[in-house]
Amino acid sequence: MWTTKLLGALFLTVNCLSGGCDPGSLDTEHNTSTLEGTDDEVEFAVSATAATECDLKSSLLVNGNFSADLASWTTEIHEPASATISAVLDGATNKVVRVRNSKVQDFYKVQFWQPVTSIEKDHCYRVCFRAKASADREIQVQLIKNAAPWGSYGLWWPQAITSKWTTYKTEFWANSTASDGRLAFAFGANTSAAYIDNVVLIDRGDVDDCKIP
Ligand SMILES: [Ca+2]
Repeated sequence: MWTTKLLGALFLTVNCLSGGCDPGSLDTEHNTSTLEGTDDEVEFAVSATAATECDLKSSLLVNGNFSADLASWTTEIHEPASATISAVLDGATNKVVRVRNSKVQDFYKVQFWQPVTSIEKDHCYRVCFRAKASADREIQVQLIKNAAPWGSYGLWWPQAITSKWTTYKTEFWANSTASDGRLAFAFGANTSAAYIDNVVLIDRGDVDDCKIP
């Protein structure tokens, strides 16, 4: 067990230095076929691989692995409707979000999001997610005020994604204390289908080593 943990940690470190992690090292839903699709599976997989990096159990978000489809998430497609946002199966049992968008438009006009109700100014936050797309494209990830004027609470993260499942990770300082945040993934600026899984938001607190890109 300890050997597995140490090798997993080393593998993770090596593969995440550039900001993009090897999907195998952080894939919490495919390394554990015997327990796949259960709560136990996520717990076991995280302890064996990425315990301190992108732990779903430490996340401020609910249903970040979409095991309950889109529960706790809000989808937003502006008129005229040009997109679908759905929970779909990836493999036999793993649920992910699929976004299909037929029109290049403002990025925010196709998005899904979850409220974030406890943001502390000058705390370091870590965001992780897995993603792939039907072709190379960019998506936008934001932590913003969940009402007009939609100001940033510290995260504006355009991320290029590819056709290979990859885990992405970044950290940022919250610029406000707020209870009305929104963590949003936006897709309107590109028409390649995108898939998202394992969304994690961790409050690291007032630390000295916030890994700002
Ligand atoms: Ca999932």
